[in-house]
Amino acid sequence: MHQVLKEELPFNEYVINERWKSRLIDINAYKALHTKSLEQLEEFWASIARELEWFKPWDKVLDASNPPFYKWFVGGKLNLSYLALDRHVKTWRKNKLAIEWEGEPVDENGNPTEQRKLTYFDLYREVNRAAYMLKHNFGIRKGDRITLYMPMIPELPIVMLAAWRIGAVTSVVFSGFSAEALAERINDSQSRIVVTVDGFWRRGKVIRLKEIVDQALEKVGTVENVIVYRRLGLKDVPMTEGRDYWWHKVMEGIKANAYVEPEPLESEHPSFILYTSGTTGKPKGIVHDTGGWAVHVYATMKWVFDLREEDIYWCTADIGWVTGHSYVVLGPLMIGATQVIYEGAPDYPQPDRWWAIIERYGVTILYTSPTAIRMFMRYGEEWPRRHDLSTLRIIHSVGEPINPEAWRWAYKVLGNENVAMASTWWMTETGGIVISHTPGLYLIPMKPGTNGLPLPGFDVDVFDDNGKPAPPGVRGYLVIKRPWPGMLHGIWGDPDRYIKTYWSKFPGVFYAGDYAIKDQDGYIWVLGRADEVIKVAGHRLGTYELESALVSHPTVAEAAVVGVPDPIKGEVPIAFVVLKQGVMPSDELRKELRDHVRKTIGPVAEPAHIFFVTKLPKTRSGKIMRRLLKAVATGAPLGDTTTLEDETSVEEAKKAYEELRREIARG
Ligand code: 6R9
Repeated sequence: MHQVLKEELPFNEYVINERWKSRLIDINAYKALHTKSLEQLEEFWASIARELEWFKPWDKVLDASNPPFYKWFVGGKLNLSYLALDRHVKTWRKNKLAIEWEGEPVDENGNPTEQRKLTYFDLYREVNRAAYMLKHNFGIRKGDRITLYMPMIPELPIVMLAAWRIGAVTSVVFSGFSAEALAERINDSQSRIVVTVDGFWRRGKVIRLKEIVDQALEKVGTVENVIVYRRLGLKDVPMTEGRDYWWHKVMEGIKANAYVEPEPLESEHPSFILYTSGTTGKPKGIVHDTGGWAVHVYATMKWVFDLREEDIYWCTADIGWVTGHSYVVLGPLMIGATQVIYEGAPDYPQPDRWWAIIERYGVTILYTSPTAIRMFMRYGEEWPRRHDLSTLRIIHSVGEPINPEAWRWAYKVLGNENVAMASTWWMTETGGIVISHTPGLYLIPMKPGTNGLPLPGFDVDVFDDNGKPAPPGVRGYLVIKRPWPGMLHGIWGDPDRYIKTYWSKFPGVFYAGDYAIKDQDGYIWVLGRADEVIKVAGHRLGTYELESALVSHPTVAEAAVVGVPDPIKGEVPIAFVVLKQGVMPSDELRKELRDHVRKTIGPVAEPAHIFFVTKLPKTRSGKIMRRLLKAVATGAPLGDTTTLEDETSVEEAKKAYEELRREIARG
């Protein structure tokens, strides 16, 4: 196993500042609290669950009789839409702002031309009407799946909450995904309806979303209706008679005070499916429950984000990713926060758009990604310096490791060295944050680039190859040793894959698929994926999906894709392609293949480079040795090549890569 040198990471750089001094706690005292939470795990989580309102209390906190099919708060009944809305409209929060929304377009002075403000009561009204529409106009019942393919507009959280109000299961598909990716997800979830928009703005361009839905539906059999929200008022939107309905037309028939009783749902009732990439096979539909997820998200909102009534919270993640599910839709609303939602690109029309937004709304808590921070670092300090960012008191990142440099830059330039800042580790499968600093609870000293200590109630460790805890400073695999409330409840329609992917590498223990190091203080440093998942700007992509996309092109015989480090996006995919006999490699074909991947999966998936080779490095049993291609591309030592079938394949890849390097050097 690779021994990471202590000098590579700032294990001994302790950071604390004036504002947060009062929350400071000794590392050992924090660990003692953590140990105590694990000793009475069920009682610990029950005490948090009691802060929520249940229609019926649970009989059992954790049912572990059939691992790894754990159940949380068994017998309990609740409703997420009720927790996010009804509970607040019974109090003074009724007229508190829930959402400050800003569209992308700006006027000649750079000011936004579209803003919407929704109070908790406004949202409550809209969610009830949307629930009425789903239930009475479209016949959606408890347990039905609905696919949402929408941009960052208030109607996306509105329709999600409406679905959860009546017990429907949402499957949100990121609006940057292609028709093919959408069709695959609709098919797998067997959705009855799709909700979408005519179009939306992205970097000054109109994206015609409904047309992509129509392409997808050519390949799908289950969809009965499409509901189209008019976001832009585009002309010539194709509408299929009897199948497609305009949202606003249907709403005309629904009263402003329509009320739909929130369905008392079993704690284990599925609330959402979210598709994510793994090492092999098509994307997996990760399933989450209702009660466990709510408790996990609620606890972390308090501990990690320290939400107070006067805060203005902004999580920049798209709702199409798990971060948006937990920390845009459910978390802030459940806690009764005011949050900002922005439709467009971070650097449109200029690289200070985000800083203008922070200043405009007085954002106090920012949750963002390392990729964004690195991109803004490159644009330079002058852009944030033009705006007043002094309201910020917490800045967290998520999605990939944050390099110490980017951490220090954000801490200084955005946070004025007076914020709490963490790199919150979690994944689609965990449902909420697992490792982080907890300014809302007690704060241990920060270290640039670390994830910090596991949160109370989470039994996290770093294992070596033999399933034993790795010593401090040594790289191993990140695991979670005991069930936690927000945990996934399987893979949609594939229980075997669930067991195989997550619970088999180390029996009885959740395997996250990440490399990590524990330092001398017990702080965890997640280093990146241990499998073939690539994280491009925080978006998870599997090599299998990318390779399938390439092979679906008529000229391609075989393809191997690996992720290589990128200064801004963290990682980017590069592809080694074997062409079919008789096809000549050319720059045009290279471009065509890149476009093809874009169209098949979506813009995030486009390979940064395509190399034409005549063979791929394979083992004698025919497995592609991506590890070797990665080593070639990063200049790392090749390591063990004894299982390689044909040595010349690596030489060829090396040559192709060298050529590119020379080309780049030449400009
Ligand atoms: C929330 C989310 C999960 C994978 C995960 C890991 C990486 C996420 C991280 C991080 C280092 C952090 N990851 N947060 N790595 N530090 N703070 O990103 O979910 O899209 O499912 O990805 O992302 O590799 O395994 P998801």
